Amino acid sequence: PEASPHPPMVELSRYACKRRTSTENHNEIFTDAFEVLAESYEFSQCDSQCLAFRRAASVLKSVPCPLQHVGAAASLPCLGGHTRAVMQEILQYGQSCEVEKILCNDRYQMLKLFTSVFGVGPKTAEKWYRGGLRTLKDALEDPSIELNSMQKAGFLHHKDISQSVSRAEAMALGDILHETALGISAHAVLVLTGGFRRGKAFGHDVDFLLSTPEKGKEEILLLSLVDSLRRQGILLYCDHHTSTFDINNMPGVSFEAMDHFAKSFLILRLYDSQVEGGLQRVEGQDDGRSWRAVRVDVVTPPMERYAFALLGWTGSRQFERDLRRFARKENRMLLDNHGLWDNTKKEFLEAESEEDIFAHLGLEYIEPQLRNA
Ligand code: DGT
Ligand code: MG
Repeated sequence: PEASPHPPMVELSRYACKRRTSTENHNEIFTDAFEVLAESYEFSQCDSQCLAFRRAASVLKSVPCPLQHVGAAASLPCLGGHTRAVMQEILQYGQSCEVEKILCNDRYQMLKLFTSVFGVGPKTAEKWYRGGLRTLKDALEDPSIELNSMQKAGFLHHKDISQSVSRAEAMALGDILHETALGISAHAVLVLTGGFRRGKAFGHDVDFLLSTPEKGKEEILLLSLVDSLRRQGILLYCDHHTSTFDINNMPGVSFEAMDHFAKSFLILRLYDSQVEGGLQRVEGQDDGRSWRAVRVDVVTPPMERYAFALLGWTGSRQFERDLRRFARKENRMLLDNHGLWDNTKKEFLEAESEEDIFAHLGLEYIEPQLRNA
């Protein structure tokens, strides 16, 4: 849309779960800068500053036009003095001095590089940086570093995994997994979730929910699926987490904690011939390979927890964080990927669909394509 100095603003909620956010971002110049700042704070373990910039970015993503004056941001929630100063600088000079400094910072660049390896989180990256490592080769060759199997796979497939996954590639993987699952059980249900369910054109991985109406058979279905992928020769790596789900557990408060459903973090081989329009070209790939490696997550909730798991795995992360915060602050309820606890009624609220959960929370339903907060 046409940029106007004072665009008519619909009043935006401070909760991402009350905003509609499509994949179209009109304020990328600001949100990209905020995300660099958030990440830099994350690397320094300054969680509240990190969250403040993530929240500000999330709000701007739901603004339906480019902001041309910092004054237009005055009525927006979650934009404090620091975020507005960054915006002002970008509007005036085209870039933020603080952001440019971070981008040139050695430590930031190194932590970014190290955390780009599957299995390497900010803490390990920091340790490597402090230990004097400056390249991925350093990490591979340092005799004092013992890589775990996930990191070994991460290094082995680093080039492929660093390349984003296209929608066509995600669809092709969905077809392969669906067919494989149906070959194991005619009742298997497989649904694409994560960013691709929100309509994103690219992702860093592909997320699926797998389930079956046969009670207590979800995990065995997942193990059989992985086994079948191995026999098909397309399984490059599997990290399986066995279910620790207990129906009586109260919903967890922290979003960051992993849920308790059985799940597998996979690296799969996807062939060019399996993808409509072919694989995306992997930059610098000239080894004549006709396949690429792709990161895939498969989570298997029991069917009666399906709606909660689907809502929890569809994202975005900011949307999920705010759903939980909204439930807690506005409803005295605890929400996570397993269920919803009403602290007033002292009971779990059941749900067959995502719509049921929004209704329990007193929220208007927001379709997945508008959850890109
Ligand atoms: P991307 O980067 O294109 O793959 O984007 P998304 O939105 O697919 O992000 P992803 O794959 O990291 O995660 C998808 C959703 O899965 C996310 O919105 C929430 C859920 N999820 C993933 N990891 C965790 C976790 O560690 N804890 C919780 N509670 N949820 C998670
Ligand atoms: Mg994803």
